[in-house]
Amino acid sequence: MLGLGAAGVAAAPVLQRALENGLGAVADKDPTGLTGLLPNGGGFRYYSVATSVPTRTAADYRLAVDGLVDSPSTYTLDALRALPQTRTVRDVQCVTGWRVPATPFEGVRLSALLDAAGVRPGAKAVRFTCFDGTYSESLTLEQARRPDVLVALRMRDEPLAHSHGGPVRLYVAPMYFYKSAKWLSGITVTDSVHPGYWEELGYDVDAWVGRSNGRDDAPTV
Ligand SMILES: Nc1nc2c(c(=O)[nH]1)N[C@H]1C(S)=C(S)[C@@H](COP(=O)(O)O)O[C@H]1N2
Ligand SMILES: [Mo]
Repeated sequence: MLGLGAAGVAAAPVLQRALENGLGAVADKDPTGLTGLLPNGGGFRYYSVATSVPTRTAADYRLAVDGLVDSPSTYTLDALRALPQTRTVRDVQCVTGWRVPATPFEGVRLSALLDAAGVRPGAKAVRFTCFDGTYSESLTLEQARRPDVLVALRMRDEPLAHSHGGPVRLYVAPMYFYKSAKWLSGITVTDSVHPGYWEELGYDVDAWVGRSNGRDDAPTV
């Protein structure tokens, strides 16, 4: 198959688009508009709506927490690593149908970062932005406070690779994988839900696996 080294990963979105342009019939069946034709290892598909995504390391990675909070702050990777870590093992499911069973993710509970920031009364939702400069996601505050919603630093018991959104991605275990924003750089508490990238294009904001998008009837775990 394709040997995806560092250069291969960087070229992947371009190649993916080229493949899609030549494979309209396949793309038509993919409601996210991306066929995810390129393997990303272990049954995963590589997805990025941005053509190229910069690399961030412990030296220059930053995560801003702001909006309707008492104490806005910025975390380095080391600061996130120093916080209590939670590990989950759940199935990953893309809304286009592929699934990866029993995948470990590990990181800081989003609820811990929200508590540290001090969410103001009247706040209703959380908006996520990414250092790819394009993607965004959102959750209601109630969803964001679930114990299985992580700011993930590790996946499959390894540091999160760039191709999977490293060094830090959101991981929303109970929802379709499009909620799990890769290359996370901003968490903004807001007074209403701002639909994310795919949600502007018609996807459900409440993306519960098996209960949304009319895609499948998988049991909710
Ligand atoms: N920043 C960003 N995050 C993203 C996406 C994206 O295009 N950009 N795609 C989403 C979709 S539709 C899926 S299925 C997963 C894919 O994650 P993976 O590339 O680690 O398999 O990332 C989600 N998060
Ligand atoms: Mo997806």
